[in-house]
Amino acid sequence: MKDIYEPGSLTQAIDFHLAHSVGKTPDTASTTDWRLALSRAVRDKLIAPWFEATNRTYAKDRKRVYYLSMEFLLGRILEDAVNNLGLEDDAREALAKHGISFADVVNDEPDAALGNGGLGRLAACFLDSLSCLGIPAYGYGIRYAHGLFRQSFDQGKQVEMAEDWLRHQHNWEFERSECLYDIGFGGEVIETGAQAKWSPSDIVMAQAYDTPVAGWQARWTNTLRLWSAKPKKIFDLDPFNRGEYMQAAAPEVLAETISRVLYPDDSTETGKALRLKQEFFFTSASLQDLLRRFLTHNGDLRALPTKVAIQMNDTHPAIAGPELIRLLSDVHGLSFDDAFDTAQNTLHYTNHTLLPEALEAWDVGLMGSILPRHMQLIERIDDRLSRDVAKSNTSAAPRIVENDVVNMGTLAFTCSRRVNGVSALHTDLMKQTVFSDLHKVYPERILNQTNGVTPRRWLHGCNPGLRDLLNETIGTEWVSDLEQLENIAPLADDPAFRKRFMAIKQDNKRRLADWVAENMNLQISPDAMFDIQIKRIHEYKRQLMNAFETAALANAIRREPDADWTPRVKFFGGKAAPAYIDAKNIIRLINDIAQSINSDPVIGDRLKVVYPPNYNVSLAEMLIPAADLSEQISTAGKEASGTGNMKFALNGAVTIGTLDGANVEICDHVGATNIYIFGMTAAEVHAAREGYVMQDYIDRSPILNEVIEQVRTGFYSPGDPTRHWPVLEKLLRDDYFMVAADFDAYWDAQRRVDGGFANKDAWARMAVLNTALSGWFSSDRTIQGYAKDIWGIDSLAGETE
Ligand code: NBG
Repeated sequence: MKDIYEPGSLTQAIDFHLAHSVGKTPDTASTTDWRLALSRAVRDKLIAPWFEATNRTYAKDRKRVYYLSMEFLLGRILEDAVNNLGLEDDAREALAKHGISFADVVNDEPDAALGNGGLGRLAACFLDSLSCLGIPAYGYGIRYAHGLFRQSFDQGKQVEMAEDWLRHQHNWEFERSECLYDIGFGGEVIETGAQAKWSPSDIVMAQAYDTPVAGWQARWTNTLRLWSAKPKKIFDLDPFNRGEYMQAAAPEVLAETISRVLYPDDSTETGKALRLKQEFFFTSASLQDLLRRFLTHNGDLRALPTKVAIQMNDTHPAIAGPELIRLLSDVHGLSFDDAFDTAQNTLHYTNHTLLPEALEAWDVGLMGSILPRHMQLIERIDDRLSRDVAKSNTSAAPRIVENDVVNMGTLAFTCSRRVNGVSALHTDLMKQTVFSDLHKVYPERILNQTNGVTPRRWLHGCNPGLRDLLNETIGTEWVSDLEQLENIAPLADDPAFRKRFMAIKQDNKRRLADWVAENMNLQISPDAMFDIQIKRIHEYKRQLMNAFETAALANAIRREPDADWTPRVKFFGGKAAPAYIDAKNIIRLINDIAQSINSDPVIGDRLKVVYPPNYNVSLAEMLIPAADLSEQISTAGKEASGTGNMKFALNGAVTIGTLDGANVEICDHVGATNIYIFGMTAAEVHAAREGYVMQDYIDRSPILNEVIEQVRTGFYSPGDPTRHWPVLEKLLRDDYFMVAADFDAYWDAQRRVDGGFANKDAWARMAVLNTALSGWFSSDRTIQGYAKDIWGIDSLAGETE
């Protein structure tokens, strides 16, 4: 299929859509109208490559990857699509003809925030890389009506508001009103002989919405298919005719609840049942859909693993094990053993965290009432596991169902051919801790795939200055072959190149400073060091340690204002899950510390603290290119990988961090002299846990002690001295993440950073080398690893007909 417009005719396409899709004339069109028109015009350009990719996959009956994920944190779509299609200049020009700014138009787009953090953003980077590499793939997830909540601050306290990205037309997707699957819940199982028949008591329908995902230069285009819940029975006319309008609408409301909101956590009981339903809803729809597609070309379902690889992104889709077995056996007639073997050879599982509270476990009672047939199958899968345990001659005895709880990690592991961690350290820890028993039974199953990030969004898109410098210096191939950045490494010693590199950083900082002035009513100097910690607020990520260090630095400045300080602006960004009270208390403390420091004339420009509300992908795209220092300071052993750490390094920020997650590998790549590593290692944290007495560390650290005393006596909450006691109480009761133990090492490392930044040449050299040597952290490299070691699948891009 050919493009419907002449090459270079984006103007014509935008004008067409402004009239015919949006229904406006140029003189009445708002920024949003122009955005919708441009989006339509760009989407049109995706159609030909999209059809071609689909046709080629069908024609060759190629193996496909299905990436099942509760979250896809896409961010804005328009600018990324424009970049991937190489239409930036055309779009800019076309809009300029009408006096419209391209930047205003792309910034008008709300983020598609269908995710919480790293796991969801990783899924979005993977979609981009799968298309860039020409690997036939579908992303499968949920089309939440409301994505992650919008955050604002009221006197420093987090306030959550519903997000509504679908309020304006969302015109990237195609509604597939014919693509519907029944999803059952509850009811009973009737067994006759070896046959089981599940009769659910409730049925909702899953309807597909497809978004084309174009790869770099539209070499290949895959599909993101998101499911929306619809009622089986649209509407009850009888109650309506009686005037009972609420009751008439009840079935619709109930069904649609399933895809209404993205869960930021699941700490309430009712929330739990709904969350389990969401998980089953999208997993079942996706499996039914991919089986239908397989059966259009193939008869024998036992051949499924030759054509299909399913990746479970964490345990959220872990019900895929029993559900695939159910579909293969109860619906398509395979024996249980054949169904199990087929499912197990098709499914793969990625673990993203070892934190015990984040490992999903469902009550047997709850699982049995919502998914009675699956509960039976889980028991049978558990028997298979027991048999394998017996055969393995180990003393390990892992079980899926234990103490009336279904352990979803164990279930996912048992039903998978390959299980992977997301950084070298995390994979080792998986083997040693949470999955040590399963690892003994299945020693070949666990492997590592260190995370990566897409260079299209996280360098080419978000940092145009650096992009241009790189293009001019080493050509443009780096965009799809990121390790070519190494070619700039020798230029770290070239003063002229360093100067240009740092001038770009300075521009990015100035732009951010302007934004802060405009949006937060605070003046900051782009000459200061921009020190940034952006991520979900969580105790293990230790924003609290950073806040304490900030307060301690302010104390030191107040004592000796005329000493030779390296001016700093500390940025914090991130949301706390609404029910995570301890994290919300930390947010309030950071805001109070910021308020106190920013209004202190003695401190002045030596230190400022900025906490912009509603951190999201778009804000990250502005903050990261402007960073000098990247804060990656989690308690070693707790951050599975991190991906923000990679984005910062790629954009020439130097890291201060612990030897945790992918920091270890970043250190290996950029070199120990170009990163500030401090604190305990994972093994040391483990060893220190026994007999840990926080007070001993505080007693030994006058700097930390002073800050804690200030917090206790209300220095940061004048008029409300006990406000921050809950933070201290929690910490003093159980400093599980060892803030006190690492504090002094962190303080010392920060003072080394001060000295480092003061030496402009040496710092610039480090910054250049961070960009030059972090090309390995491209998600293209990660996806190539999955394709080879896990999926057994080749690229189709560039292959001749
Ligand atoms: C997160 C980890 C991060 C990791 C991302 C992507 C979850 C459950 N885990 O360290 O905390 O980078 O996953 O792998 O969101």
